[in-house]
Amino acid sequence: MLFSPAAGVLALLTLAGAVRCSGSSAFPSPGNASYEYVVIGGGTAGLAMAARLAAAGKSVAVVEAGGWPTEMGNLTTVPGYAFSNPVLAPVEAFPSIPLLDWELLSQPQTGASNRRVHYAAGKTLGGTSAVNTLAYHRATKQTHQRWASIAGHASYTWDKMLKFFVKSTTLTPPDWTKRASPNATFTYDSTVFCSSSSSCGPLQVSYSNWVDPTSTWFAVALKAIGLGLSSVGFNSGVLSGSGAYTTETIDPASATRSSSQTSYLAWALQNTQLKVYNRTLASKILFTSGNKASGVRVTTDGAAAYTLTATKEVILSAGTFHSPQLLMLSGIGPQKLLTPLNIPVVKDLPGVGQNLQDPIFFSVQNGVTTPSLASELADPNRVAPNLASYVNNRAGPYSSAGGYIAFEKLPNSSRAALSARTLSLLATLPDDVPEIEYLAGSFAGTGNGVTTIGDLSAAVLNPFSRGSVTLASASIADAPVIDMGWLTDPADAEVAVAAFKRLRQAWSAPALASWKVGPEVSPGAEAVQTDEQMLDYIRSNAIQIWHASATCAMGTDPAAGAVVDWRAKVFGVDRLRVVDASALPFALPGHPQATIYAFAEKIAASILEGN
Ligand SMILES: Cc1cc2nc3c(=O)[nH]c(=O)nc-3n(C[C@H](O)[C@H](O)[C@H](O)COP(=O)(O)OP(=O)(O)OC[C@H]3O[C@@H](n4cnc5c(N)ncnc54)[C@H](O)[C@@H]3O)c2cc1C
Ligand SMILES: *[C@@H]1O[C@H](CO)[C@@H](O)[C@H](O)[C@H]1NC(C)=O
Ligand SMILES: *[C@@H]1O[C@H](CO)[C@@H](O)[C@H](O)[C@H]1NC(C)=O
Ligand SMILES: *[C@@H]1O[C@H](CO)[C@@H](O)[C@H](O)[C@H]1NC(C)=O
Ligand SMILES: *[C@@H]1O[C@H](CO)[C@@H](O)[C@H](O)[C@H]1NC(C)=O
Ligand SMILES: CC(=O)N[C@H]1CO[C@H](CO)[C@@H](O)[C@@H]1O
Repeated sequence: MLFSPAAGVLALLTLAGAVRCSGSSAFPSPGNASYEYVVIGGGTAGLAMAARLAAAGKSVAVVEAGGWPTEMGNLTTVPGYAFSNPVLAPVEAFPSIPLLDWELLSQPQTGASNRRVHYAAGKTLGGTSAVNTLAYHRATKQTHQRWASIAGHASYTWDKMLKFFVKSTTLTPPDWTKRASPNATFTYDSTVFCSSSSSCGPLQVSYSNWVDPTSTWFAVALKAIGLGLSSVGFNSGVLSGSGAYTTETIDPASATRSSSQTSYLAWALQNTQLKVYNRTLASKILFTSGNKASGVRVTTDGAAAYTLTATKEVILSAGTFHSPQLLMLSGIGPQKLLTPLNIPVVKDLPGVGQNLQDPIFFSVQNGVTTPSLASELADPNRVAPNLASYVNNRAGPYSSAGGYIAFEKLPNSSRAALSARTLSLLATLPDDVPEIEYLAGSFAGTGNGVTTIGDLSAAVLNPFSRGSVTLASASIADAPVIDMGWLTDPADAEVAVAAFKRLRQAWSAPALASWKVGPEVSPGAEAVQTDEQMLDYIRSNAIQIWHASATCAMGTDPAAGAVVDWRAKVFGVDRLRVVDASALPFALPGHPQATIYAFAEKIAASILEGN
């Protein structure tokens, strides 16, 4: 049974502990203040945490370095702009968008042609949920079993976590009239979303109000290599072996992005006493004797520093790159890295900033005859009708963020080429965990019958390569030093080459003959033939799929690299938790935001239960 978003919002209103008094401000002026909970980072996890704690009547402050995403006009709100947002440029010479982005630049990637790449990270309320590409789906059942084993706690199993996925979201069914594409219908599983208005959450999950015609052909291509359309979609704990039009974090009422800011924060500002310090940078977590976190040192708009005291806990939700940075700046991390920088060691915790896992992806491209999201947005003749459709009807390309994806474990025919070492590493992953994700994409065409450059990508989902986040200095003014470690483990290179061959298999499906135009555009059938040439191409062209995680990994043994325990509490100190992508124990298969919201819901509930 399905419920309208409006019903969900009503339910949330009844959850509110206290309605905000008129006259009270959610935006305190800079200066010392005291709260029960101080959340560092008003991003994906941070705003979900803060909203839930504030809804229960706790006194809560959120510290966010950025401002509001609407300072960039409609760039973050219009779904059709998600893929053309210049913040996504993964190159050394990237455009500066300081109102939205931390402007992080990686170390040269020794396994990837020594390239330095820009790694986008949202610096705004909403964090990276304000700049991501909106795909919403969950991990697999055995991924959660694996998480439970590593965390040493059964509360991470699928059955136990499902209620938090449900609690964070409201699903709206596809609008088949607006989608208007009879060859792109599907069935899905509504039982894994809220089933009564009181169980719905603020994050809006829906399907694009437009179907990218090019993606319908990629569905055909992927079916030809064994990945037919799923009958339930990707929210029920099964990924491998099929494809699906993804659910997306789009509010269907307005056809705009649903981020942690437009969902959790907007609601909390209306209904709770939550205090928001925007444009406020946290520089250090403070400790009292006995290694108890007592507050956070911050500055607003670069003015004089002040202290936000936390009488109960500090929650660190600054993301994969900045959470380990702040821990280390505060004296929690590998002693051998802190001591040379003259940072007094509060707790020698060797795993902080280590264990970074960053899936990469790469593509094979060919000209095709169908229009696509990219061709529609690039064609000046299409702007007026598409804008009219968006403004008048919340439909058309601007309402869409694309979204056909598929998952698999490499078939036996591909595994034959893998080394014994690679096969044994892959065998450590549970049976239902996919190794590869395929993503349908597009670029504007070149004319002469080439309406679109079709782009089919493969992502290597479970990297065995490890990267790190370290410090350049003892100051928050210096960006964290980021090495993703791309393709430094030979297993990842082997899996990537096998995936590349699968891309070509999909492209060569006979059923695509009437759709393809001309020869392979990139990398080119002549230029790249041998395994060695494929790997060279991948090393020179692969980029991040933007899912770096696990730099403050959850686990049971700090000596073995664990940073937080199953309650997300940092080992060796008190009153400090890390709740964000950094605390994930390993790279999740596919896109992580659904799980990050659910994780925040879980830890918020745990705090409210006194754990
Ligand atoms: C370009 C891109 C596309 C993506 N696409 C998808 C997708 O389609 N689907 C999906 O599931 N996932 C996607 N992801 C990944 C997903 O969005 C992120 O993993 C997730 O949003 C991270 O959430 P978080 O809470 O860990 O961090 P964030 O949401 O990044 O939040 C961290 C917050 O902390 C703030 N902060 C950091 N340091 C400080 C400080 N010192 N003081 C104060 N504030 C600070 C930041 O400004 C930010 O607001 C994408 C990511 C990117 C970059
Ligand atoms: C703010 O708190 C700090 C201690 O955290 C203290 O040193 C400082 O004097 C306080 N400032 C004011 C203006 O009270
Ligand atoms: C976004 O804003 C720009 C600048 O105001 C405007 O030209 C454009 O039409 C808007 N796009 C949509 C889809 O509304
Ligand atoms: C599906 O329908 C759309 C819209 O009519 C069309 O452009 C596209 O080519 C069709 N896809 C396939 C695989 O036939
Ligand atoms: C792949 O190989 C394994 C091990 O040899 C075998 O158990 C399995 O049935 C094979 N799968 C397929 C789809 O042939
Ligand atoms: C310091 C700062 O810029 N604070 C702003 C936070 O957001 C609110 C609402 O937009 C503003 O009123 C504050 O000025």
